[in-house]
Amino acid sequence: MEKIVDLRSDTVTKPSLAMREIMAKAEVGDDVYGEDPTVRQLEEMAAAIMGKEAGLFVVSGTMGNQVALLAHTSRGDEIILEANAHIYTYEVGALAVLGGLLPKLIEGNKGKISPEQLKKAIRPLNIHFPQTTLLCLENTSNFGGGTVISVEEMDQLTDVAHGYGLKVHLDGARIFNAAVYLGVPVRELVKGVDSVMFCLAKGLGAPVGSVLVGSKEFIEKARKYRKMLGGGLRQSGILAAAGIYALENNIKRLAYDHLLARKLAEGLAELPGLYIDLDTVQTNILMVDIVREDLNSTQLVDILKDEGVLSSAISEKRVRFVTHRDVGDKDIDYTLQVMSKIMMAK
Ligand code: TLP
Repeated sequence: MEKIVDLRSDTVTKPSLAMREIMAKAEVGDDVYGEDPTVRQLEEMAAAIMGKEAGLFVVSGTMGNQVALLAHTSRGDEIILEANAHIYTYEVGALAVLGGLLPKLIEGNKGKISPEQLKKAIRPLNIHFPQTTLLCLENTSNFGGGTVISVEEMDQLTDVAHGYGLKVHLDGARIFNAAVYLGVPVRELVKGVDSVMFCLAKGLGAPVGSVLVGSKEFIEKARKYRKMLGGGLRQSGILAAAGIYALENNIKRLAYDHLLARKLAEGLAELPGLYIDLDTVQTNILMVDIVREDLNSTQLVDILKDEGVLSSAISEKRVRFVTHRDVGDKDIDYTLQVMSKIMMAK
């Protein structure tokens, strides 16, 4: 098989030559001693972009989210999440294992919860109840299909949460996709949240890394938890350099990823046996439902793989495709051609 179009995730991107050259030349030091100038530069840059006081470089989105939870909460607290939130569904139960936290889940609409739902989910003071202390939002929503929460919706939710004394953490793994979609500066979108985790190793194309931002006090706490989890790195400026490069050069390209996802979605929507809610195709993630009795998602993923197209089975009938900087227009044409052959067969 010569051709591989990898649409499993935007995490599969490989660092470009230019990015590797910057990494090779990065000035480094021991970051546990606070002596890596490149890590410090990335953390300051990330904080400035997000309009927060301080930043913390972490190895993954999962680590960033989990140290945020630890720094915001105490054991036994209840935290509110949308039912499909990555923090709840895809982080190995860390919120319970590491944080001793109870998740309170709200069934949202395409990854979004409403202010009314939020109000109802917050526990009143009562000796029998755990205390609700944190709201977690996810923008874009991965399992919602890359859907975006607008500035107004973010503001409404953070206002309600703060009104009840809750902190707000944003899983902003793909927050730049949301900002590009909305055409707003990212700091505007995150102005109401207390902390943001965003990923450098997804659409932005870095090989490793995420950044957590928030107040100075919060980040100092998070830094300690990062160390506890084994995330105190040494000459990590090599990795941070890739992150700086990604922030300086790779945000613009996300608009093109969105265009490709749209093209793929519109093409697939024409085929028999598939259903796509085109309203949800806002950024670079595409969820496709198989509406045929004789085909399930694992079978479709296998058939596609034999043709050189990689995708992910999300549930029995749902397949996910994600566009990113290592796929182009021709790859989407090829994917549409292969999908058409499969779905027209029989
Ligand atoms: N998402 C990955 C998989 O884990 C599903 C992907 O391929 O989409 N928050 C959100 C919203 C995410 O989508 C992810 C990763 C994370 C957090 C965790 O980031 P990493 O993988 O760096 O730990």
